Amino acid sequence: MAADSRAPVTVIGLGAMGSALARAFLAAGHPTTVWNRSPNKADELVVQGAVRAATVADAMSAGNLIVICVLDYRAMREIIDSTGDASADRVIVNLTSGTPGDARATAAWAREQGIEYIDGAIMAVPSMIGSDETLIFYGGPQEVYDAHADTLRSIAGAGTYLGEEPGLPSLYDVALLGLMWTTWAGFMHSAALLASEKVPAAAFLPYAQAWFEHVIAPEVPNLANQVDTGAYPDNDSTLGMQTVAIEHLVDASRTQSVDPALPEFLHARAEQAIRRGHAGDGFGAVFEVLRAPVDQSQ
Ligand code: FVH
Repeated sequence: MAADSRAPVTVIGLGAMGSALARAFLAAGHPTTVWNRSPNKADELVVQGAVRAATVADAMSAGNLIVICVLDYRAMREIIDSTGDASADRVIVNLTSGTPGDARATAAWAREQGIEYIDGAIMAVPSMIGSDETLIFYGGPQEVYDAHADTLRSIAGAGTYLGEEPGLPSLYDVALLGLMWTTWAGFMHSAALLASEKVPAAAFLPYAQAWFEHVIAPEVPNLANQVDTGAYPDNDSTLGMQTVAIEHLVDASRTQSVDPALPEFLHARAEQAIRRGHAGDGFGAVFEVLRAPVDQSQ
């Protein structure tokens, strides 16, 4: 059964993100207890109605649901370890960022401590916390998530439960961040090429935006389908042909004195895919190299 929407919550860690989480719980009417290693970070929240716990053990005792968001998993484990028995039977929702391995190890550790554990990954900056559109991924025991889903909607309306596997939220997190950084890096490399001839990014921008809208984004569902089916039809433009064009990009980067590392990486992976027999396939065949850099069949 879902918990009362005004269920008490404890927030541990009051950095930029933890403070935003605590503010959102308070704004939604949840009695909110807070603790932070540097106690002064609780001052403003106390003015807004939060209760400052004197010790982290007191914070753990204030209610059943503990939301923790600190620098890293090591800090998270140290904090909870320091509370001894006070953490047993508590529900910990860990919104600290890390790797899938961190999350799985921490879930196993939590089980040994008698803690009910949900791992989460916040896909937002602090100013976005509390909005209906804000996305947080969760993973862990379904019944534990369901019991607290209403309360967790106070920090992110678009909370998404990914299943029992606790490493999945972090995996989705790094996958989305990787998509963001590599896409931005591609734009920056293009901008650097243009800048080598003193073309301002603003002059290139309309073409880049139209390219994103009409060429790059519409192809992503096709690529997803190719990944899932393991078939990479060429769509009039084989990987063999595209690899020659990528080589032009490498050469142009070098002659324009722009860092060629990004297209060199791409060129090397495309050539690897061709060596594995994908010359007549489409660009999507690069997936086969990225997911298995070492060819097991050789
Ligand atoms: N801020 C953001 O935009 C991102 C968005 C996506 C998710 N991240 C992750 O959230 C975690 C916390 O990030 P943050 O922005 O709140 O970070 P800081 O403002 O630097 O606050 C860090 C808090 O961690 C406490 N802390 C650090 N080490 C320890 C420790 N050994 N023992 C106890 N607490 C520790 C620190 O305490 P204090 O320095 O104030 O005493 C802060 O409360 C993070 O995983 C992001 O990747 C945020």
